[in-house]
Amino acid sequence: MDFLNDFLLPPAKSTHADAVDKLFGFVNFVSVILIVGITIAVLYFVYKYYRKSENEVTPIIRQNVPLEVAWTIIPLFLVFIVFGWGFKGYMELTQVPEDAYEIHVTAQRWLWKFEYPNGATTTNELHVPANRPVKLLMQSKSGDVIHSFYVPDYRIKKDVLPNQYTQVWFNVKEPGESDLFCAEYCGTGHSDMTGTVIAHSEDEYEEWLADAGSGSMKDLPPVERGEKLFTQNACQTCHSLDGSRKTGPTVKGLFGSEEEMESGQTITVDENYLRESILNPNAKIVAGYAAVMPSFKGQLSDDQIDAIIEYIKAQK
Ligand code: HEC
Ligand SMILES: [Cu+2]
Repeated sequence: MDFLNDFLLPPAKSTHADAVDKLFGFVNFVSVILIVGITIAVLYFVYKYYRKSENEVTPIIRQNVPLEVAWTIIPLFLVFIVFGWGFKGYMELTQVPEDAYEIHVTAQRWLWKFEYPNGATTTNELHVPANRPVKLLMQSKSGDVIHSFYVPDYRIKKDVLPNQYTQVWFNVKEPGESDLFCAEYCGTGHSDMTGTVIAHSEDEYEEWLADAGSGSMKDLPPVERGEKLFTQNACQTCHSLDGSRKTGPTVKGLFGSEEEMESGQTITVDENYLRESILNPNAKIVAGYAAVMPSFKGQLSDDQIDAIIEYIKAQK
């Protein structure tokens, strides 16, 4: 059975995953036994009871109590096993251990934001300690739509709603990386709403957290700080650095260029235009693009916006 699960399913990286896979294996096992058994019986009956001569008469059988009881009780019994087993697993999934490590998740069209106990934040990259229960307290940005937090390797999927918290927990067995997806169709950028969960060993995690939480970026020159902010805020999911078109225009050669807006107006890209594009993206829409960029008002400080602008200016 394990071999079949390895073949059918992504790697089982959380403790839930083992429990889910066992039940999945059991359901598959029973289904295979039934389908093989029924197919053999059908073929056998076809052979045994086909009409052998013109004057053969079909006997009339009204009922067979033992047989009918058997085919009612046996499936009922099987269904109860699956129900009891599934219910137990469901309770384990919903009851978060008291000592779980808590991380806050905010979903918005079309990115994931994570906030750690020390105030550090990341976008589209969730860092967690391995071998320890981790609880995610999740919500969509107010006014946004429903998303769904889905990590196949951990066998967890939970809807993320505006104006209401949902939570989910997991315990990752070993350090490593797993894919994160949004599993609720949420508009144009839905397929870009992906990320990575990175599980660190205990020590490595403490180190990462201390580093992410301290303003260690303050020491970097603005262009390098801008580069980090650009990836941390997932700008690159919509803006390429190499001139190719993604959901948004490339930032390569952007600064100083002449651009046509949806309104027909032509503008020259300068610092003020870049600043406005980040804080109030819908003020001017670039011709040929949809108005899907989220506003970063209240999420980036003036200082951080300066750094990002310097970084964009450096993409010649
Ligand atoms: C969900 C996709 C998405 C994300 C994430 C995103 N943008 Fe945009 N951005 C767009 C789209 C689409 C446009 C073009 C439409 C418009 O003008 O609003 C745009 C326009 C821009 C423009 C104007 C470009 C031009 O050619 O005039 C700038 C500058 C910009 N974004 C910067 C950023 C920065 C910096 C970030 C990260 C902090 C970011 N964007 C994150 C989608 C995105
Ligand atoms: Cu989504």
